[in-house]
Amino acid sequence: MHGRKKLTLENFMQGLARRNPRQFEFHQAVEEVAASVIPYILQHPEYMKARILERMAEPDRTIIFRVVWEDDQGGIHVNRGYRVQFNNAIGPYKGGLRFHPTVNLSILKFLGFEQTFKNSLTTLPMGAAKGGANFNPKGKSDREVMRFCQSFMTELHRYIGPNVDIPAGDLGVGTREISYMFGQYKRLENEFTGVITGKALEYGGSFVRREATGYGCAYFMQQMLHQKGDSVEGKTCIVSGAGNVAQHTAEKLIELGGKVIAMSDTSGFIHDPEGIDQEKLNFIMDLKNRKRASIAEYAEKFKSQYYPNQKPWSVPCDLAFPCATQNEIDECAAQELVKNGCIGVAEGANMPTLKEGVNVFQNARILYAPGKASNAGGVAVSGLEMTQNIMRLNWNRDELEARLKDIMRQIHQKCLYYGQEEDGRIDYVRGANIAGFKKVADAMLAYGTI
Ligand code: NDP
Ligand code: 2IT
Repeated sequence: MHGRKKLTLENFMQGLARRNPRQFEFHQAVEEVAASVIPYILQHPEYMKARILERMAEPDRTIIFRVVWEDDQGGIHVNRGYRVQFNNAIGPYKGGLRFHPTVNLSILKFLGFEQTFKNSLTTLPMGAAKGGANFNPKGKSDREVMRFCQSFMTELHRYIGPNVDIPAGDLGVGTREISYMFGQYKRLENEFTGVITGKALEYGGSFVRREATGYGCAYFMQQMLHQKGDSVEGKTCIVSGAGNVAQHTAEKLIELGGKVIAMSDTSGFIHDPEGIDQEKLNFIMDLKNRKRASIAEYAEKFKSQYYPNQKPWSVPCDLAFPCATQNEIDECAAQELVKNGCIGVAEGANMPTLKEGVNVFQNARILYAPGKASNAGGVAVSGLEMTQNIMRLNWNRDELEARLKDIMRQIHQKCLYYGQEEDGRIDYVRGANIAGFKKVADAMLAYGTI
């Protein structure tokens, strides 16, 4: 076939690494998908002939721009802004914006690639994108954050739109940042549309969007356990992170009868063997969302243990929910979790487990849900926010929670369909990857060579 090398994982990854040098997070994300999907493609030559996987691993376009802003003392700062529009085969580009000092093209391409499969799994018509900037909102005043967001949107607005590309939040981008960016877009375009999701309720936001990623993650674990005749009730849980996803994962776990005994942030983790109840969680929410302080204050307030500069994975638990950032569970951490009796892991973050860690979970035959399945609730409710904006109406909280729950159930079903092993075990990685791939691939095939 025109001198083309045989499609093997090794050949495919060699080509990808050559075309995208040093983008290690991107390589990692693609390899995980390719390992599941290549055997499937080999059974479906139409995908191979059309080079669908190669096309999916190449973003439609990448926009990189300068963001200049002024701090409160009048000092000038220059950051780099990005939007990677990955794939719009099944709907307009959709995905979050990340503001974090580590943001670079590799990180955003890994996130945008993951988003392709995740958005496909949600059952909603959404393509994939990711963007952000190497800007650190920590320690900045509200007005500095506002000036940054306005400057960022002054450039980004040319490339997005309610039928083109709809950004949302991610690490470092919450309601405050979304609001500044939406306000600036509205001012520049002189139109009120659902161009960004995660808005506050007063101006086009949706009930349950704020909670959706975390609630969805807890629901996904509930589904996995239910499949085995078990439940969250009475299980000890560890949740890493203390941001949007972690807070709402913990909240739903508590509601489902789980006992959350550890949470973390960039400063370290807290261990509260009594369990973090809703009242204690409210304290964490106020601490992180309003005071923007360290989780260490929890330990002072509730007289529990605080471990600075450590991750929580050594605490024995039944269920683990990595909800902070990528690559936070390595092989050792995974071994520790399994050794201590952990029976299930659902990822709230994107790619929090290294490949070696995933192997440990799979070899130990414990339940393991990759983020593209278990954290898809956030973007799913973003999709529902878009629908409500287009219809110019608001569904109520119960309606949205029911829809979120049903979408998570459907994602779980798709994983079962493609991930069932002969011995009865469910490979959620393979299931999510193939189900996510198939919908996008079929759309791309239908369009012909574009
Ligand atoms: P937030 O910024 O709200 O919270 C992130 C939390 O993780 C904070 O508590 C932060 O600590 C902690 N954290 C960040 N980096 C590290 C690190 N290197 N080591 C230890 N702790 C760290 O972000 P989100 O909750 O929105 O996002 C968390 C993860 O979930 C990301 O991987 C994101 O891509 C993913 N995700 C988010 C969705 C959403 O809807 N928001 C949807 C799907 C996935 P500190 O408080 O000290 O900064
Ligand atoms: O990783 C993700 O799915 C998100 N950060 C949410 C994206 C969105 O468009 O709501």
